[in-house]
Amino acid sequence: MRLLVTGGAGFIGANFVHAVVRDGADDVTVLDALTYAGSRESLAPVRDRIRLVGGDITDAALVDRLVAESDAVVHFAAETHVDNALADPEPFLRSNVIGTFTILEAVRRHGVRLHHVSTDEVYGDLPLDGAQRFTESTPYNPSSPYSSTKAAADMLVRAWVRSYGVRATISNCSNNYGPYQHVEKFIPRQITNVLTGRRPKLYGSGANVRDWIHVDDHNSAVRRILADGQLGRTYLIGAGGERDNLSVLRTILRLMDRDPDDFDHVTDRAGHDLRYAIDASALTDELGWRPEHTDFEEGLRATIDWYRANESWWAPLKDTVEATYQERGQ
Ligand code: NAD
Ligand code: TDX
Repeated sequence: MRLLVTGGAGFIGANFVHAVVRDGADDVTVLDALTYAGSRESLAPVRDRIRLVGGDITDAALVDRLVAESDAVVHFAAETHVDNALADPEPFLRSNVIGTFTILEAVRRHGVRLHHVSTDEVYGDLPLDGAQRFTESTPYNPSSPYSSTKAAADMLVRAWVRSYGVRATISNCSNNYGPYQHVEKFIPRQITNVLTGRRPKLYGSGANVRDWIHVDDHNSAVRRILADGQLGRTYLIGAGGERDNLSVLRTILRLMDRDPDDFDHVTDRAGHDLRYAIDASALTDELGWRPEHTDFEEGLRATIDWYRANESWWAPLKDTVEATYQERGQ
């Protein structure tokens, strides 16, 4: 299958490309604008086995040409950091909404299969206490400029399926962790803070809950959906990994032999979503998908080891990221 992967030089996309190449895929094209969040180095292990096109998903002529040469598109490309969206939403509108529209128009013209990668944040948040979880029928209720643009993109995909018969599926996944995640995000930020002699930074009290999934499990689910998902359907992806931020931070500190109180409380995020939790039973029951990385502490230990061993990948980004956080009081 000729596969076009948008955003394949970012965190989840690069791990996806590594996995499909490892399993023998021999016709993979990555389209990535190589923004601050994308990196050629993330694709270095598969450099000789793929084609990397530096370009923007809002470039209709380029997208049209690449889609015409493909059998399926897996669409990861997006602006993804909530704090950046709060500071400057414009790039999120452009990449996430206009970018997805551009992809949709191309797959419509060429009759190409699309899998659109989205987030559980489109559903808003859940109360901290309670057993409620998001399902495919939970109403959309996004809180941030980031999640509202992802919600808009999902709506476009649904409309293009219904109105034009585009052959698409959507997945909404919970918080990912693992190798190659940008150091602006929670887990890599805290690991690299410890590694560079900085104190980890916790927003507010740290009571907010995220439902953590290893990036390889997210990607194995995307591949199941691409192979056997029902066209037009939305699938929720999660691995039952709910934890509050303070507990995650304390686990990182323990695994890195630091004192459990060796961190700073900083200004909370505006509109900070309280809790996300996924009910993935449609995916497990209908498509038989199962996560493999079910021991979070083990996954976190391996992730810490990866950041220790790959300082050359993240060190050039670190000072700039921390300077921006400092300006924001975070
Ligand atoms: P990331 O920020 O690490 O990578 C995004 C990639 O997209 C980068 O390589 C960037 O250069 C590229 N990109 C951005 N705008 C582009 C444009 N206009 N044209 C071409 N390329 C562009 O993000 P990620 O964490 O890997 O997330 C990938 C996808 O998964 C996103 O759609 C995100 O919404 C979704 N998602 C992420 C998570 C998570 O926990 N990280 C969870 C659920 C869903
Ligand atoms: O330094 C920090 N301290 C802190 O307490 C940072 C960067 C974050 N946090 C908190 C905010 C969140 O409650 O940690 C939690 C996780 O933060 P992020 O890593 O920024 O992730 P989140 O906002 O939950 O969104 C992520 O998951 C869903 C991705 O960035 C999105 O792209 C994805 O859609």
